[in-house]
Amino acid sequence: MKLLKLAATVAALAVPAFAFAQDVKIGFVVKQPEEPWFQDEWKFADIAAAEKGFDVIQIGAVDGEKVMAAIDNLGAQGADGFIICTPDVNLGPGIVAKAAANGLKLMTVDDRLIGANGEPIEGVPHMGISARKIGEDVGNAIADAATERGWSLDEIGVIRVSYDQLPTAVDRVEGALDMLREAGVPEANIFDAPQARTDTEAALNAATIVLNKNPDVKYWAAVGLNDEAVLGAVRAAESVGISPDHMIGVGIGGSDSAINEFEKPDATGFYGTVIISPKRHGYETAMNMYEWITEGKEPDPLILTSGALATRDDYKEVRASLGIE
Ligand code: FCA
Repeated sequence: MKLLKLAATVAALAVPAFAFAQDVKIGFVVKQPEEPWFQDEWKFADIAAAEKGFDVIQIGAVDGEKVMAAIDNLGAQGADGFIICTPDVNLGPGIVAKAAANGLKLMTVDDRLIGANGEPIEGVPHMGISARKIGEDVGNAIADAATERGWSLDEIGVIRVSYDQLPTAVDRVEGALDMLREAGVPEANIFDAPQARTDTEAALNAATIVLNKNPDVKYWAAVGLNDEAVLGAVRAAESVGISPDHMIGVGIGGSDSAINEFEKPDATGFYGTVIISPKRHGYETAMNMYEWITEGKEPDPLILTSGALATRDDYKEVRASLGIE
């Protein structure tokens, strides 16, 4: 079977016979397969696979049970390693053990595994975003936009769409809030809206409660761990009749959720997003795993990627400059 496949690929692509890439199988497991960010990561992992001639096995695993089954499944399929964004970082020790039991190399992307001692598992190579810095960019963008609109910072209520069980989410929102506090937003104007899951619907539900409880706030802003979180708050504001020019939401991501919003004919309360790179997180992690498998070259233990602010006015150029158009 494998020999046939090898022969066919060599014939079709004229791959040199010493490159046994077609035997390499790499799993790419994500926690939320319907989220555009993760589809983009998969897309870029596929580009790496096509370039080198290895196989990427895409698996969506929304809970711990599915993660464990996915790892066994990869082992049974003869995979060599996998990259994962886990639905729960506290599964860390279990994921490490399962990977080892199946003889699979392991890297994480986006969300870093936590060990039994509550600290990140440093032995597993990880690519994440510079969460704190990117959050600060969000906060500064909101403060600038508010000032431009002539709002006084102490008249703004900020919806903190939160998912505090995920450390990168805390770093992102706290980075944003610290910049807003510095700019003059009083602590009492910051309203926590804990979401049950990291999607738009859960954020909408959480933000609606905050808005209904605080009908006297004049202007609103929203922060959260990703575009979906902020979009939920923006949708909630619309549903209680707050006009787009009274809401400044700035997300993190820049995939289709944000792009669709920017492409609407009229501006919404979704003012901007800090675009992060699914290319680096998908293509580069897949390449790193491939080189680890084929050359024994271990990936960097920790890479934190940067982001770039974009609004509906300049998102096309920003995307192009990041090579993700
Ligand atoms: C986390 C979020 C995703 C994305 C990623 C980089 O996994 O849930 O939406 O922002 O980090």
